[in-house]
Amino acid sequence: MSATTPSNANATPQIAKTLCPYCGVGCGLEVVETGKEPTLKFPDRFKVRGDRSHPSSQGMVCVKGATIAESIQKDRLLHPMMRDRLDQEFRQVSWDEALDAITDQIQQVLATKGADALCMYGSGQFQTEDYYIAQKLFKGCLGTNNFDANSRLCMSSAVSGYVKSFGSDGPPCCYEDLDLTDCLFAIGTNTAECHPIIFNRFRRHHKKNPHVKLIVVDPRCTQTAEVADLHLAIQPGTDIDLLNGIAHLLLLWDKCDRQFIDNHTTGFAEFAEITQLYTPEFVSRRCGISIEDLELAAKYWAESQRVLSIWSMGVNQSTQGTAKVQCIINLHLLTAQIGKEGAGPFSLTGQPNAMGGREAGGLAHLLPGYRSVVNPEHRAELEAFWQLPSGKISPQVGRTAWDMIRGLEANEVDFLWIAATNPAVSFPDLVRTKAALRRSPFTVYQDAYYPTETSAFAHILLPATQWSEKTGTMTNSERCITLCQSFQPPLGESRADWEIFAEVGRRLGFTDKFPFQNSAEVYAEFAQITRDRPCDITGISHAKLSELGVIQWPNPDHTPEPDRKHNKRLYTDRQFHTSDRRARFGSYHSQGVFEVPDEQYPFILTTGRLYGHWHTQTRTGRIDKIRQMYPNPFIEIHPKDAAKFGIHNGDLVEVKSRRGSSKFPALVTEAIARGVLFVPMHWGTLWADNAEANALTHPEACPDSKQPELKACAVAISKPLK
Ligand SMILES: Nc1nc2c(c(=O)[nH]1)N[C@H]1C(S)=C(S)[C@@H](COP(=O)(O)OP(=O)(O)OC[C@H]3O[C@@H](n4cnc5c(=O)[nH]c(N)nc54)[C@H](O)[C@@H]3O)O[C@H]1N2
Ligand SMILES: Nc1nc2c(c(=O)[nH]1)N[C@H]1C(S)=C(S)[C@@H](COP(=O)(O)OP(=O)(O)OC[C@H]3O[C@@H](n4cnc5c(=O)[nH]c(N)nc54)[C@H](O)[C@@H]3O)O[C@H]1N2
Ligand code: SF4
Ligand SMILES: [Mo]
Repeated sequence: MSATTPSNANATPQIAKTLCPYCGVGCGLEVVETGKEPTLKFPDRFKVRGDRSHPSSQGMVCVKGATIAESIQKDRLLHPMMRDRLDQEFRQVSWDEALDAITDQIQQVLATKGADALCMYGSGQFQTEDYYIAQKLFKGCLGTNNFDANSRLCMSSAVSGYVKSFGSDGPPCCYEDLDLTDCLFAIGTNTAECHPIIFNRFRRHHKKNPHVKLIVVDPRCTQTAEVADLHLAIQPGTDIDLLNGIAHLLLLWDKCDRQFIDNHTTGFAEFAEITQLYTPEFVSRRCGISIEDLELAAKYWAESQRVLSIWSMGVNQSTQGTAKVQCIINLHLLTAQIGKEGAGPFSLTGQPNAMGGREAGGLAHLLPGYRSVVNPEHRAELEAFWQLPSGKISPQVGRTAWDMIRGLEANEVDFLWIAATNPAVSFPDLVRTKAALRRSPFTVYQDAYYPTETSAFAHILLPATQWSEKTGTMTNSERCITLCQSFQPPLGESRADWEIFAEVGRRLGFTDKFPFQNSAEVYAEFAQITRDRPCDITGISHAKLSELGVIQWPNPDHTPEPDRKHNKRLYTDRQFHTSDRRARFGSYHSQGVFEVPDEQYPFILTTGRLYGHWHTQTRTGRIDKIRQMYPNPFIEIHPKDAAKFGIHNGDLVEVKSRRGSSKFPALVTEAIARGVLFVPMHWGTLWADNAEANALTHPEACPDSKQPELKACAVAISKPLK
């Protein structure tokens, strides 16, 4: 459909179909005119409603999607701005002046320190076209792989876990599996608050079918855990103990699928050996759960025809993130719960287009089309495709998110370009992060809003168009691609991210590499690069998406027409992407959390999300309804721990870690285990005084995925402050 055709002459005029720009569920939205004059509170002429024809959400939306229109026009960055030093005021400049300063700096850095001193830090809130052009500019034209994204803090353990177990990234399941499963194993995910439409979908099935089980593994009794048939409130960081413990019982009871293991996997013997240690007594002690509960979890796994696992940050954000993902997959390999309806290991993506970012190669070790920078054939394929000299793409893994901070500290980074993310709130160890950002000789920050906490650290601000003002594609957790149409003009002088990257490329002399007139042309080029790759989308284009609506990948251009739209499950033929086509068991012992509580810092602090807020509040903090839902930040503490310190509900307490301190009103609740504290990640310095979760966290990361352990650090709490 076209962006302007009304769907029905009698109904409210429909302006466009698009996707909710918040979470990885990827709910379809219809945009309709309000028919009212804009007011200060509702400055937009449109509102949104769920799109019933979208297969992923079937018309449902949560409070974030439903209120999106309210934030779009507030506090926008409208013009390029510049300053020489961080202690100066910004002055408005023309695009020419801003882009000249950027290209001058890039050229100067290339001439002095070389490409390794250039960095870009992007986001799962880019559209795929933005991601692709940034890869072509940095990894292709500039010859550095120093492009990383906030997905490093989010999905990179899932990516490396899938690659290690299956030989390729790519969540193999689909949302229909939520309607078909007999047992949902939800580990390290507060789905009810963070992927609510997925959760609602499963709950309908759960309520209707009494045999269907929900197991929730989370140290807190979240809204997800409240409705579980079995809640395993494990000690933070003991997931591998639990997963190996379940495997131990399945092996002991002979509930494994030996034929599948023999025909389609390798590494079983070593894995079976490792699980010997994880006896019920040992696991119960390590995890802090009863033997009965552990046995019940294993029983549900053993007796369910179809088991679907879902997970997100409680698993990924860990110093053993990759190992945890592989340990989840191990259970699916043991029981052949993969490649069939209602089953499989399903990583829920966080951001609306973190999946598209993976397809476009948007992390420091990746290249477009699920390729890797360390693979010489992959580099050669892209050099040929981009018509670059052989050897132009660096064989070195680029700087990951935290390596950029280290690079700034060591004076090795002279140019930092941050876009569509707010690291001055979302990075670990903010004291160190901010100090490093303050040292940066030249930081460009490209965002839709002003101010954000990160704008304080920028020399140049570039105004970006956002959702509603730019056209491009996004891929959700179940590999469904939706075209997000622009339906209103850019505000002020803002430009689409990909257009800004392409313009810088042209100004640097790579004129022939960035000839694109619109994002459809960008997508067409990107699609060709995916040919014969696991994420083949050669059959998809903006035109096809307009014609057919949502399309799921893989979708090669030779796909027969009836199957064009859906490719629901991967590995239905049980052929994996490894060299021998077999999946790999991963054998790991549990190491627990990196920072173990001690006398000085006796609590484990964990961090996470609330239903109404989105990350650093750039949008949701500007929506009255959501602000009223959560007037203050808080810290959850168990009543017995609170009593020991004389803390009552609402008392202000100071929390300290080895790196920093913050203050929060106490929320005394039995939803949290003794010895564990929880704070939401949403309150940066613009929204509260000194209530930053990440003033406390540490950057120690998984050795494979380089994803920091944002879910656990050791802290101390004070008696109530006056
Ligand atoms: N409302 C809302 N929804 C969102 C977002 C948002 O900001 N707001 N953000 C989106 C993004 S980008 C992401 S990544 C997802 C995140 O979605 P989730 O991962 O569901 O969210 P979190 O609250 O970060 O963490 C999930 C749970 O992990 C638990 N946890 C902590 N430590 C451990 C552990 O050691 N083991 C286990 N098993 N669990 C542990 C926490 O108690 C928490 O309940 O949400 C997406 N959806
Ligand atoms: N303690 C703790 N810290 C965490 C986490 C945690 O669980 N605990 N989770 C981590 C995870 S999983 C994530 S994903 C990160 C998220 O952290 P961030 O990425 O820092 O958070 P957001 O608030 O989503 O920032 C997105 C920014 O993009 C801007 N934006 C939106 N659309 C566009 C666009 O089209 N173009 C441009 N240029 N800008 C746009 C918005 O205005 C906003 O400023 O936080 C991480 N940090
Ligand atoms: S569940 Fe996610 S995608 Fe759907 S409306 Fe809510 S925030 Fe948007
Ligand atoms: Mo995320």
